[in-house]
Amino acid sequence: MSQSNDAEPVYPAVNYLNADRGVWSWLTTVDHKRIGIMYLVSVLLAFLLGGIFAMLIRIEHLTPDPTIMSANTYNRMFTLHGVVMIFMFMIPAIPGVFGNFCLPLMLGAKDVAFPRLNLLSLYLYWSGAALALWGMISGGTDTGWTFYAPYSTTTPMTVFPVLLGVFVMGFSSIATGLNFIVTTHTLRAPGMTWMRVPLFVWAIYATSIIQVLATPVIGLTVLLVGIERIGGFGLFDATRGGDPVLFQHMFWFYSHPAVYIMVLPAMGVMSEIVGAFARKNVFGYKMIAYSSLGIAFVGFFAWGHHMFVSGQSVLDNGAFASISMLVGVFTAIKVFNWVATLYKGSISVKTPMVYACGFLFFLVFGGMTGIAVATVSLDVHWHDTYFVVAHFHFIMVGAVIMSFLMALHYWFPKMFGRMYNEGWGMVAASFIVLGFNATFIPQFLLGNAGMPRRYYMYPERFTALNVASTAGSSLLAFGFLIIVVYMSYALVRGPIAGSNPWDSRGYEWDTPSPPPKHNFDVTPVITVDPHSYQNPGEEVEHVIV
Ligand code: HEM
Ligand SMILES: [Cu+2]
Repeated sequence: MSQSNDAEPVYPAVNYLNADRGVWSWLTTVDHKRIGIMYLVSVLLAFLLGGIFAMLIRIEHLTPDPTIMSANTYNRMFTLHGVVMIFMFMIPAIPGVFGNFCLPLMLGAKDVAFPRLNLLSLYLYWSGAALALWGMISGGTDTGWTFYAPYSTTTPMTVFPVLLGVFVMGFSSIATGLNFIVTTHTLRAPGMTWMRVPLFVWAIYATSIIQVLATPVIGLTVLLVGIERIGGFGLFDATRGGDPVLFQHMFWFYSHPAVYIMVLPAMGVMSEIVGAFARKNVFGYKMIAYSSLGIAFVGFFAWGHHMFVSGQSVLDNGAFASISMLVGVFTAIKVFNWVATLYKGSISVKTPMVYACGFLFFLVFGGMTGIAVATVSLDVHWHDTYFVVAHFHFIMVGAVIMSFLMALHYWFPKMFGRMYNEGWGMVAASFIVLGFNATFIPQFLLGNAGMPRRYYMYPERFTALNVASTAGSSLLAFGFLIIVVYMSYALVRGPIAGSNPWDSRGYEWDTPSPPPKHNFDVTPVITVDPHSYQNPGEEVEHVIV
């Protein structure tokens, strides 16, 4: 059903990129593909900004004493880094860019269910981001991305605009989630039963459920902190009958599920890519699809693992720890199925596949250390140390960024109709995987040795590991620089990709690259299961189980 490699790849003269011209046509577009591209530009800018802050933090830690900034600036720097990376990059990254671009194509639809709402989501994201940035730059926020009360309600720094910014970006996230849920329910092409929905769509669907259900809670939480700063009602103040731990409950009730808003789409990308680059049917389609829903569900009941040392009862600690382990089980189901897909596959080692291997490694290590910090007795030691920083960076920078890059390299030819240079792709991937390990493995060791997170200075004996981590981060930054260079070149001069350069069986490859404005000339009719790589007549190697 999918087209195979065109003999002579063609670049369609009229496509979604040039069908309408001028900046205004972009700013007022309701085309999901153009909205995806605008998200791409936006999240890349956010990533650049957050990355600059990260490098400044790493440079500050080159020496135990003050290096390049004051203590106050340091507090503002890690807040800026956290808020920009989490709310402006990680959360919108894969759903905003690849969800928007690919979901309707994968479903055989012309667009999302509510195209105007989709554009509104982008404007809400821009407005929220602008508000938050303005707040952080004009006055400076020093609360950390977690806004813990009572500090956030009492610090003299500017916090309100940032809270409002997070609130507004939350609406963007909710609207996008709602749009994707309705699209998946109502706009599937004829023949696409639920068991023929591509795995990336399943992952985005599960993510959307979390976005719609959990995001209102963070909205209300930040709003309460804002109201508290203005009115001083004592909601989170123990001396006036309030409860600072209440803040933590509300914050983590969103923010734990939010980590799955980041990682589930990343898992979805992986599920698309393993089959395509191993030339095998994805093993355990149903298990992968349902485990996304399982993670989404269980993820709602694990938040208390962030509060093991907050005075929570032993019973609660035990319950939250056990539930956290369950998330590990669902994740392991996916990992085993991906590995089973790769097993005996005819693997082509292309750039997306290299990132897929990196993704597996970082996800497993990040997940295992997650299980470790979810073990109460161990977490008492590790809580608020660099160990936790390394744990979540392994997942968020390691796994999610691997997946973002995997998606970018896999769908780049579909988005822009051109190919990038494979050799440079490999070089950059090597720098990134190496640099990433060099940055964060020392942080595990630092945390275990007792270095607290968010401290401005540290004892002499932690210097070597901090220098190693900073050196690693410069490798990482260099890797990203290489990508910027060869991708920019590819955009203008890259060889024409053709509709399906990977000979993938994903439905999104059944249309020219770049696709026409209306996606498909004829509405596709889906007659085969997704991710099927056996040839006609060939015995089915892995049926859908
Ligand atoms: C799969 C994606 C995951 C992501 C994106 C993620 C992300 C995070 C983040 C952002 C934090 C720290 C937040 C902060 O205090 O600033 C964190 C801490 C934690 N994570 Fe994960 N995590 C993931 C997986 C897991 C898993 C699978 C488990 C357990 C089974 C887990 C258990 C924990 C625990 C217990 C903490 C708190 C540690 C402490 O503060 O002492 N995580 N994670
Ligand atoms: Cu958590």
